[in-house]
Amino acid sequence: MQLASIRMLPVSLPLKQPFTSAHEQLADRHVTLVQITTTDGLMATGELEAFDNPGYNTEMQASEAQVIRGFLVPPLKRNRDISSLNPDDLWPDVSGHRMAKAAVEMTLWSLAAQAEHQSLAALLAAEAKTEQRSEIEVGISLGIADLTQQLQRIAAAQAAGYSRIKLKVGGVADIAVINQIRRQFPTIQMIIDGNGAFTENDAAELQQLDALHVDMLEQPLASGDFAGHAQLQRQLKTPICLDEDILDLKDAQLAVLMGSCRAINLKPARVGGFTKALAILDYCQQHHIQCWVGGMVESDLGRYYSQSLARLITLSYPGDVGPASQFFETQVSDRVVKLTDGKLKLPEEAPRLLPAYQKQMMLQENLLG
Ligand code: OSB
Ligand code: MG
Repeated sequence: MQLASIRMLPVSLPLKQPFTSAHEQLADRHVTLVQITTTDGLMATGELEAFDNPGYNTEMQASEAQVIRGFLVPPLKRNRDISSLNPDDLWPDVSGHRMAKAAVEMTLWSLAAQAEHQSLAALLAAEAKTEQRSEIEVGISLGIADLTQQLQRIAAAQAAGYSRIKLKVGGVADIAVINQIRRQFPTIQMIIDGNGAFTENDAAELQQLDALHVDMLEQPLASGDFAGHAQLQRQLKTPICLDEDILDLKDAQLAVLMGSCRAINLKPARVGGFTKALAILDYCQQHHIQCWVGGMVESDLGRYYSQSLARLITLSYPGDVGPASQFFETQVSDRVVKLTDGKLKLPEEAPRLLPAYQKQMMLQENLLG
């Protein structure tokens, strides 16, 4: 696969309503679209998923766009013949910056799938030596809100066909709200996501969740607290699911060794792309850690990548991979996904940017010169 061009286009997407987590209140999503073409006429577009500020993790739109231009593109310019999709082979001299690597790596995967006349999901399944599905069950992540609003949102999500809800919480005060919600929706599959808002002193309050039969408690403690999560997991029946903490296969190995979690929210952007995500998935399967695919409030285009991964039968727990229309009024690509009868039906083809965005993209500099 011989590369011909790489272009980057920053876009701003207003949310229908602000999305509130313990990290921030997100009202406008800024992402950078990364488009790569090959000498034989293939084209794929990916998305840089970092946020504007270093709340979720240390990476940001501004810094990671800089890393792509300054450090990820130059090696590809020197060697345009891509034979490996492993970030360790593509960028042996770049440490960290996983979201920057993922934006390029996942786009290269989409090109590789096109070159082999396969869907991205089929290529991922072949690489993971497993099967894939064309329809998947999905969950929805609901930002922090008061009880009345949350009850309305949950009823709407259930009516729309979501199989599982995830409720963001900002601290122990919200556990009472979760209690009330559980009374109204006694059987719905539920995850509680703390985004690091709790401390080890909250263990007794968090134990209340055990009686509510929630599927998982996601990232209750601050990022990096593997020991704290291990101690908390010993005090809880509810499985802990790590998100922010798992940047690398080594983090998954540490979590297993310490007993810090029983599940992992696998976001390919957070771990540096598909090659890394599949390695983590493989390790977790061997160690009975449940993985499912998370979301980054991506555009419809970014969702193509996470939805393709979620098609693996080994990732069947409903992910945060519903239609991007849950967040945004407008699309950047021609991708059409529909949630009907509780299943998300997914097109096989790689999405194309809508003409207005493609026109803007062509005005950007070809970083390969
Ligand atoms: O913790 O999973 C998270 C959004 C932004 C930052 C962190 C998280 C989230 C979500 C959104 O929960 C999930 C989605 O994109 O549907
Ligand atoms: Mg999370």
